Amino acid sequence: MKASNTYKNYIGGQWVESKSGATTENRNPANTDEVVGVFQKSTAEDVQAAIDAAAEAYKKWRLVPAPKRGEILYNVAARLVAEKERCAREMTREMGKIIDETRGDVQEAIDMTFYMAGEGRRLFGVTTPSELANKFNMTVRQPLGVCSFITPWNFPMAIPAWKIMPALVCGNTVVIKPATDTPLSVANLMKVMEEEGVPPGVVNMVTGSGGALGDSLIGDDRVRVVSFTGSTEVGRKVSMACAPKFKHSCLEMGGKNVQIVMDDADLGLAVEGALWGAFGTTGQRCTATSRIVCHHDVVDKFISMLAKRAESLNVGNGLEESVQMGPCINQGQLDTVLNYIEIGKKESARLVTGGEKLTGGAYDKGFFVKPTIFAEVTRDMRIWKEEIFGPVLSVTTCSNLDEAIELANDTIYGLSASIYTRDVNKAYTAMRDVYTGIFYVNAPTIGAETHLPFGGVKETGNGHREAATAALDVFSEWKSVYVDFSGALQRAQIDTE
Ligand code: UN1
Repeated sequence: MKASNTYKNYIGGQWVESKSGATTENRNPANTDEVVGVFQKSTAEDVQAAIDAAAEAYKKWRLVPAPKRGEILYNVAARLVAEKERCAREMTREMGKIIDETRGDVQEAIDMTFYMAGEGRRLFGVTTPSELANKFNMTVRQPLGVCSFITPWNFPMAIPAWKIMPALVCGNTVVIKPATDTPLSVANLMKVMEEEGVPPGVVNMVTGSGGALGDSLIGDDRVRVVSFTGSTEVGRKVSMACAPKFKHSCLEMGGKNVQIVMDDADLGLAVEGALWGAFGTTGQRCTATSRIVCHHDVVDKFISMLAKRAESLNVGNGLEESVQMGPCINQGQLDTVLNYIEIGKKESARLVTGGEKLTGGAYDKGFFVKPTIFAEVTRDMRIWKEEIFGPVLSVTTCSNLDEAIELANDTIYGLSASIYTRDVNKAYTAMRDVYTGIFYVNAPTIGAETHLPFGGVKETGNGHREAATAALDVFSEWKSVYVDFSGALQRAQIDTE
């Protein structure tokens, strides 16, 4: 896997260097003096080798009985349980989020892997009566072939697991290109899979940039499924690259998630929800709370309670258990966040708290920014409309539920939303009328569970879902099977009338 802290690609069951001979450093965003690992700067040729391996392995893997495939996944999950703390610590070093959250990230990978291991004994189709006598009808799932995955840095092990495990249990093989900022977590996952009996070539990892490798990951005719999590801008390109050959593309993209706070809400609860939703994972979740729509009767109280809590957050190196918020992932993301803060100020939103980089001492070695809240945000402002992917929250007001729902839906995105209210009628109305893929009542916009479908509407997704059995629909296609045991030619009903 590595010499000192140099990590190789994983192709056909071997740890191999890139043909380029070039590498890149992966540094800790909380302390850029610390090199977490050195990774291969791969080329199209490396991707080709990985697809060759995956295509070859597919011939046998698709025929391994699904319960057996599930059993291997079960062993992977059990091993991840044993490796959880080490993987979490390494993830905090490469990604910056706090240790409790990286434990959660590994746990999410574990949950998904156990869940999909169980699917090995289900993968249910249906049997259904035939319109003809002595004929039997059923549906079975069939795998598609090689799947290419382009995964993000914010959930460095969970999201790769969301994609890999359902793909494998259905009988596909995989080439994954982890985010350039977080290859170590995927290398850790590969190592566990190698050691727990996933056969050579069934999963392959190639590290490097999406810009350099994207075309070859998607373009090869043998790749039948592409699953991508990242920006809407890149997702659109992935979708277009998949279109000529009608490859399945499963896209999880941008969000501008909203929390509604009604005047009858438990304000303390709504404040804690907003704090966790907006500043958990430094606001770097697709599901992060980016907008608050608060009833004007309670907005002043809500903002002052929330600002107080935001100011009390301990920001720092996520390996220290007392730290509550880590750094941004890299310089580029920090610059984006600071740029949006400037935009918010210029647009005349009211900066309530935060709004600047944290400096001095250890802060100077990382990409730290203060939790930031803007109030009096209006719907024409860029901070209201655009995904920031950082700890910046925009608050606006409403005077009733209809207006709250209208504002909630005022976005090109549709991943997650929530409402805080004690009125069951309001909760159900919002649940029905806020147009998103995920909805919460009296809970933050983050915190999806692995056995429910995950994904969004509008420009957040392209109609597919990850997680739950919905993921199986991405990684398999239905085959309808008719077995005629009459011994005679029976024409279908439509052909006999
Ligand atoms: C993401 O936001 O990129 O729902 C994934 C959640 C997590 C997964 C988030 N279970 O917050």
